[in-house]
Amino acid sequence: MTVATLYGGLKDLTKTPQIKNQERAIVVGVGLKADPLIEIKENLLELEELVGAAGGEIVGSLIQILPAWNPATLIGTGKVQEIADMAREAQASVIVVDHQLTGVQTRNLEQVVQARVIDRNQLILDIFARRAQTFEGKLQVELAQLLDQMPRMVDAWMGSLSRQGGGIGTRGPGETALESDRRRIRERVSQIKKKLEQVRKNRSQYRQSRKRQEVPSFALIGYTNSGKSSLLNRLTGAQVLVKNQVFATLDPTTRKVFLPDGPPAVVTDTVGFIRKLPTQLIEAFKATLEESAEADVLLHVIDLSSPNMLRQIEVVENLIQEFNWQDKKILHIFNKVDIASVEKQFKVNHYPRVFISAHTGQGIETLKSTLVEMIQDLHTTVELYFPRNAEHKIYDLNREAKVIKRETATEGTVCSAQMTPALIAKWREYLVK
Ligand SMILES: Nc1nc2c(ncn2[C@@H]2O[C@H](COP(=O)(O)OP(=O)(O)OP(=O)(O)O)[C@@H](O)[C@H]2O)c(=O)[nH]1
Ligand SMILES: [Mg+2]
Repeated sequence: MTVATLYGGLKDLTKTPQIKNQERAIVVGVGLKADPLIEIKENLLELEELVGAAGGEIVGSLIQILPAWNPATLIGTGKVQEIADMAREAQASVIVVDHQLTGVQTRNLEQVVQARVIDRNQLILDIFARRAQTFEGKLQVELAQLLDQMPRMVDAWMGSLSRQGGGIGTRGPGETALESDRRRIRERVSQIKKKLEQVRKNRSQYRQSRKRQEVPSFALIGYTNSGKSSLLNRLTGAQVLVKNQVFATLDPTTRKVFLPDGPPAVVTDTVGFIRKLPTQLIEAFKATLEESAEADVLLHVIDLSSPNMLRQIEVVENLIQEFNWQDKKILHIFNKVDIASVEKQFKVNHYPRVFISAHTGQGIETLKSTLVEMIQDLHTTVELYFPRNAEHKIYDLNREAKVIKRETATEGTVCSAQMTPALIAKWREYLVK
């Protein structure tokens, strides 16, 4: 037996799509008895959207609720047979399971259903692989795929060992091949990490220079398809791709925004969030998300028209906790008011907030003035004293901060200026206590 048949082999991950265009797919929703049925169903609907986004066509869908996971096949054997029958009748060539599968489970399922079996993580990674445009985006996806693949490989290989009557500790002919594949993956992983580190450094230098110029920054975050890119376009005149599709955006885009009576600011659009975001993706996208992490204010864009709005908010809020952003200023932007019922606005109690439509432009002026207020909140008014020999510094001060008052005092000048904590620290030698 060759190594490839033992554990599936090391595929060229970034070039082999999990789902081909228009491929016929069956989706399988799964849950434990304790899980609320509505959630399992919503997750399954989302999975169907994801399959669509990957180019597949849904030809069947079923749900199984279990008392406990089956380690060999995840779901019960009766259900597996049902899927096999359905796949044959509907001529489906790929089965997508709404749960993470181990390498062994995938193998076992594939043997019975006679079709390819992939899980939610692989599907999401697949979509990301299709969307990645930039050098950085591609590297991030490749890294996530490799990290996802490694345990599956080992697991599938272990599984085939035990089937042959061997066990952990038995050295077979495949093991050295497995080892060399793992080494290749590890080498590639560290190579990618190094490159990403470089990208991250460049980005952070750029951010630093922006910080020095004290440009306030906003980051659009939110569930996928909530309208972040549409809003970026509306606010900044950018022409970022907008699509009624999950994960239309992958790479971050930063644009200048001009606010009435406010300083110039920047807005960053980034990848959207989703339930059960693969952890490898979170890891891989750290650099992208760092842009949001460094923003002064987070703009949480919410699709007011979605029937799953509350749960989507919850997913994003959980991720905010996970990324440790909970202490940041957050503005809740309820988007798509043009297609949401008015009553829905009364159902939400998230503050501070604004209601808008990125499409019609409704509420955009209110949003802009709220943004200005939020920037002003970042600043405190302080007094500075410049003795005569340092008065030329006022010229720099004027460029870096909003000077609201300037008075001649004994032997110098006193200024009042609005400043962020970073600026206050920089100018501390002139601060009046
Ligand atoms: N009716 C209506 N549709 C909107 C509005 N804003 C965005 N959309 C639509 O919602 C869909 C998603 O919009 P995007 O701007 O791509 O959403 P996104 O949050 O950037 O999505 P991802 O990049 O996939 O995370 C598109 O079909 C938009 O046309 C709005 O105010 N009203
Ligand atoms: Mg987008």
